[in-house]
Amino acid sequence: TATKELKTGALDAKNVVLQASNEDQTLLDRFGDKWGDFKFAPIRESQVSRAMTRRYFADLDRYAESDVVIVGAGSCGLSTAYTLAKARPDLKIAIVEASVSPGGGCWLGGQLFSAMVLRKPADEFLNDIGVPFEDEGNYVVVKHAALFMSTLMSKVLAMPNVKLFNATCVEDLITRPAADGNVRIVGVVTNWTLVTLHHDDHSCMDPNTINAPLVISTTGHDGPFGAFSAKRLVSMNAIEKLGGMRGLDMNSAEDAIVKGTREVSPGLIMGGMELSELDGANRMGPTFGAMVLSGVKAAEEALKVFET
Ligand code: AHZ
Repeated sequence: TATKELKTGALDAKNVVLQASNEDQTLLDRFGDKWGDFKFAPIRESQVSRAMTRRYFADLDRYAESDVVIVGAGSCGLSTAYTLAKARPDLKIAIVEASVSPGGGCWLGGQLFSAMVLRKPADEFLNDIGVPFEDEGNYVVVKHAALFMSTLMSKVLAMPNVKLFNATCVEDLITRPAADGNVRIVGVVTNWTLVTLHHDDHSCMDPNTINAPLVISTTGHDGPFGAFSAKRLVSMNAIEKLGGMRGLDMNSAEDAIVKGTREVSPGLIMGGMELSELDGANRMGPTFGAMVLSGVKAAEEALKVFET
């Protein structure tokens, strides 16, 4: 029945099977010369609708109480998700990404150029996810940033304890009074991104929520959505003002971002370029080592929270 399938459906990793393919046969062997009789297995349109909606609503139900919410699926957010989900398969991790297409600013190495530079020791991360690179001494080069991003994304999306909600915007933080008189972040307020973009010209469209004891914000430097949590900390008076991102200095910027990745407010870890807006760090431009290692550090900071 529908209810039974809802409970045991795609969420149960044991039900997700990868059918063994016959390795002696290529796709061309299997399909070649058979196009004359070609026919897909039949389907009713409602089966397609239900296949999608049932799973999505089950995911909304399951992740309404998450262990961790990662805001932003750029290079830092996905590196965080990969490291944390691998270390703690028992944690339920929701990733909320405003764009339809996850990946943030990491589909090109810089400007319109394909190759992606990472300074050592970020090559350790590439080895872990299995992305090949050319070793140039102090730095390594991946032949296309999209090879890095698509590999990282495929690993994260395949993890049974991670759900990516894309085209979904975090438009506020859930707070509770903390013992020290400050506030603690205990979740996020979400909406479809298109709804968030239209709050000014449509009547009220209330949001949805995800409760989580820990939020990791990696929303990048300032932009239409960027630096979301950093800016919200100011507007909710949790901090006085932003440091503001400084000019480009690859050497100081990357170290500062990795070292600065931390719990910036109770319940809120911040990583990646969003930190440059909070702390007043330099930007690094098209070198990505700091983004992946900030992700590793954010995961380590999160582990500390769950260990205490
Ligand atoms: O869509 C944003 C992007 O994919 C997403 N995001 C931002 N605000 C959001 C919100 N809710 C949900 N309120 C939101 N999602 O966050 C992602 C940020 O990815 P990014 O690649 O911009 O940030 P990063 O810190 O992972 O990597 C930044 C890399 C650098 S360095 C640099 C420079 O020095 O100039 N420029 C870039 C892009």
